Amino acid sequence: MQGSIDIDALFAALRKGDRAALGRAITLVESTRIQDRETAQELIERCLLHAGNSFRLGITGIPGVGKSTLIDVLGMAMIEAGHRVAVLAVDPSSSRSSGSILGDKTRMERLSVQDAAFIRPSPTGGVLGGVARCTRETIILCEAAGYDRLLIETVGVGQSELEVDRMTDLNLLLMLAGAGDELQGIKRGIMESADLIALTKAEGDNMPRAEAARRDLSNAVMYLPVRDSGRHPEVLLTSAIHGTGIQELLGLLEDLHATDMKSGRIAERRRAQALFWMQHAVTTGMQERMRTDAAINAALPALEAAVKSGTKSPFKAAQELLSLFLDR
Ligand SMILES: Nc1nc2c(ncn2[C@@H]2O[C@H](COP(=O)(O)OP(=O)(O)OP(=O)(O)O)[C@@H](O)[C@H]2O)c(=O)[nH]1
Ligand SMILES: [Mg+2]
Repeated sequence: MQGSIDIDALFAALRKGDRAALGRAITLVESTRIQDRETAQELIERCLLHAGNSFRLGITGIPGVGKSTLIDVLGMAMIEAGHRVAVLAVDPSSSRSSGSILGDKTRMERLSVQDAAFIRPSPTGGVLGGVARCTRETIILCEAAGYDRLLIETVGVGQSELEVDRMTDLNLLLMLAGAGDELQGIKRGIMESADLIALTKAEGDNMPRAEAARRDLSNAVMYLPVRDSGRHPEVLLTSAIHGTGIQELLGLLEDLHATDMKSGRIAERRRAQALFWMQHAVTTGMQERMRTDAAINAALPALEAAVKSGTKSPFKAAQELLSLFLDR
């Protein structure tokens, strides 16, 4: 990022839906430089007044389940219905290689050439305040730029679903029939953040297995705790390659979203999410300050040695560290 950014010009261009400006704004939000953080914060504050008017949909599932391919057809259907679609990829571990980012673009080959679509891969490398903060701010920027359908793709590795569940209005979980992940999903709690489940690649020879998996899963979800919506997830069959089940999926998603908008559930959910992220930012901010505090770092080796040798209790040592930080 340049040293001085014309924030008025950037904001104005972004509000007009200028994609290059949106790209620059996201790069600013992803920057690890302290001075960029302040500019980014100011931009976000301005954008907040124009944000919120969208459907934030999380799309999750194990690598290779077909998330990007489904997003391509789902996104196209949304554009045909008159929407503007932004696709964000989230990988909280930032472990994704540049190879799979390229893979994403090629998997979304129709969507990626649409004027009404914007695709942004996950930030790579470290980001101040974490990937979650970045994604939340990127959501705000996309909304202020006029995107009203946000598709947030995340790799299903347990932790990431929970983070994404705190950013989205609804979550779509993709699963493979016969991959043995029906039960794994329940065990790992992944299904607990799903509002809707689609069994992907339901086509051809795979159909009987997909039908059977649909029955099993439909029964299994009844044993999950209900979502904050009071619903259990429905299970659908889709094939992104054959284009089957896509309209049904889209129809159901839009219905659920409209229902939840009307009932106030989404407003309530977003309020709770905003409070969660405020608390989260305070906690992580405090931890970061303590981790880099000179007095704490000076006192730490002796206290650690005392705790290890058993001459001081861990709680007493913690108390002393906190006092060093707070009582001055
Ligand atoms: N037969 C069939 N193959 C599909 C379908 N959807 C996706 N695939 C294939 O499955 C593979 C993985 O698809 P992706 O869309 O990249 O999967 P993903 O979940 O985004 O994968 P990651 O981004 O790596 O987590 C690709 O080879 C796709 O062509 C489908 O409906 N039918
Ligand atoms: Mg993908």
